[in-house]
Amino acid sequence: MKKIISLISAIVISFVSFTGIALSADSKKPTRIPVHNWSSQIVMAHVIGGILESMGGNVEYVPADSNAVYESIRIGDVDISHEVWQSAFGKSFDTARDAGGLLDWGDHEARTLEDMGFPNWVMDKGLCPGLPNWEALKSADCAKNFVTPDSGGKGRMLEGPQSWHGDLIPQRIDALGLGDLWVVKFAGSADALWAEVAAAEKEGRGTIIFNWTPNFTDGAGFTFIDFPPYTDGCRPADGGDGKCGSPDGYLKKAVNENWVKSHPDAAAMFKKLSFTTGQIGAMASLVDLDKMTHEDAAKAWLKKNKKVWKAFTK
Ligand code: TMO
Repeated sequence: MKKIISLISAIVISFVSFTGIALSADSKKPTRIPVHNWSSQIVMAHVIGGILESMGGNVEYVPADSNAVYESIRIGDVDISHEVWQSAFGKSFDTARDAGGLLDWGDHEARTLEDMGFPNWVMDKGLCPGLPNWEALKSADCAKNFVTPDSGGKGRMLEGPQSWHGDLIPQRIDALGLGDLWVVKFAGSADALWAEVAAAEKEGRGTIIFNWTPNFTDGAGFTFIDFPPYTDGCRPADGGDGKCGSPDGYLKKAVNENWVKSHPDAAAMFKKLSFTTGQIGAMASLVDLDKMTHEDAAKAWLKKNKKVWKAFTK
């Protein structure tokens, strides 16, 4: 009897330790994924959360400022970032990486552009001849078609929330000598940008807003303004005169270095994870065009794209 019990316990012990190693080496501590204030980022947070849960991991969603988050990852308050947009966040990312604790975890296949632009009907209606060349904005006849009650008689441009780029766009408008004709206002949310486009179309006035790609507007007739090309160091924050547009940018991933050690399987998956312009645009469209919640959009995306994300887990 004693023999049988010890044999059974030996089998149980080896089975548990065997499966323990085979199933996952990752800590059960939740991976803390930041949630910011634009649709693709929030949907992708839940897409990644769903993938991690399918691997047996736990997840926590943490609302976070989209520039301060890199310092939070560096010191270990947040574990990963899945949408590091070069134009808006490259500098905050570089600062945290250089200080140690935050690792560059590779780029998505998608390239990015984040800049001011307009719905194509602005051009079709002849509201600012010469667009998308920025020099069209030097015309008072153009600017007058973009006046709003709060713009002091100047043409109004609507920038996104100030947490994304600070004074980058107002500085640029002044640096390019457009400050007498144009004023930059900040939207409180991404939704306020889309509402502005709808309002302007209804009122028959021109509109210039901040937008980006990949986004749900990729297929919907939106044109970015051609500003003087971006060069390294051209921005005031980097010592330049600010007379430049935004870069043809990366879309990067970042991680806390201790999370890589505590969650090696999740870290290997996240290193492989890479989305295309079309895939990221679709994540945003499910929310901004189809009006799904971010959570439901992520579930729908995961269901429809199993082959895509399962490849990251192998
Ligand atoms: C960072 N963003 C996508 C809003 O430009």
